Formats: sequence, structure tokens, C-alpha cells
Amino acid sequence: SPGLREEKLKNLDKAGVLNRTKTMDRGKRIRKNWSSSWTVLEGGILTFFKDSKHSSAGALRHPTTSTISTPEHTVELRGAAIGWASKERSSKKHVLELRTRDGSEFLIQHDSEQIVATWHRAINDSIVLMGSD
Ligand code: I3S
Repeated sequence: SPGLREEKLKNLDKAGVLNRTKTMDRGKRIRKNWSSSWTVLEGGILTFFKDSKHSSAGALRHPTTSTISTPEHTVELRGAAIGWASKERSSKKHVLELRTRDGSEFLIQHDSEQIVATWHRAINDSIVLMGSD
């Protein structure tokens, strides 16, 4: 039922700081531009907020006051796919590759393997719950 799915999705909600770059925009390859970003997974939608260093509030402020108000990318996880990126995609360690239904692509990274693995599981479980229809 939709109610049960919403409840399961809610259990996957999470937030934290990740490194990310968009590499493809609706099928068109774009230049990498890594940045650190406050990232929120909520209800099957992944949102990358603007880099706190670009916000007027400054990087030392808590994300809720400095960055949370300015989403840069909102990713609908229905029909998306996530997996570990191959070594050719980046020299960084622990890199995830997220492909969206509209042919956009993001790389997501953190130096902590455990943090990346936790995001991998939460995003993957969200994709499964959202389905592809
Ligand atoms: O796939 P690339 O071109 O090796 O990605 C690197 C570039 O985005 C680079 O920026 P410049 O094109 O301005 O040099 C970044 O600084 C690197 O971090 C990118 O490589 P990694 O391996 O870090 O994803």
C-alpha cells in the first residue's frame, strides 16, 4: 500500500555532508566540478544543497542556517540506478555513481567508506521502494 511505502521511505531519510559532482545533464556529458554539499534524502528525493562556501552565511555556520535554503540539485530517485563507480571515473576513493531516469549522472564521494556505504544502501533501498513505474 502507498501508506506502507511512505513509512518505509521515511525510515531511509538521512542527511549529511558529501562530496559530489554532476557529470551528465540529460544525456550530455558535462565537466566535473566537485564540491562539498549538505545532502538530504527524504521521501525518495535526494537534494544536494549549495556549497556552504558560496553562501553569504559562510562555511562555519550550521548547515541549517547557511546552506539548507538553497537546493542546487533535486534528484527524483524513481527509475534511478546507483552503484560503485569504476576506477576510471575518478581518482578519489569510495565513489558512487547515480544515474537518473532523465539521463543525468552524479558522482558522490566521502573519504569514509562507512559513510558512503550507508548512503549507498539508503539510496538503493529508496530506489527499490520508489519502483520504476
Ligand atoms: O575526470 P577528470 O577530468 O580527471 O576530473 C578531474 C577534474 O574535474 C579536475 O578539475 P580540472 O578539470 O579543473 O582540473 C578536478 O580537480 C579533479 O578532482 C577531477 O578528478 P577526480 O579524479 O578528483 O574525480
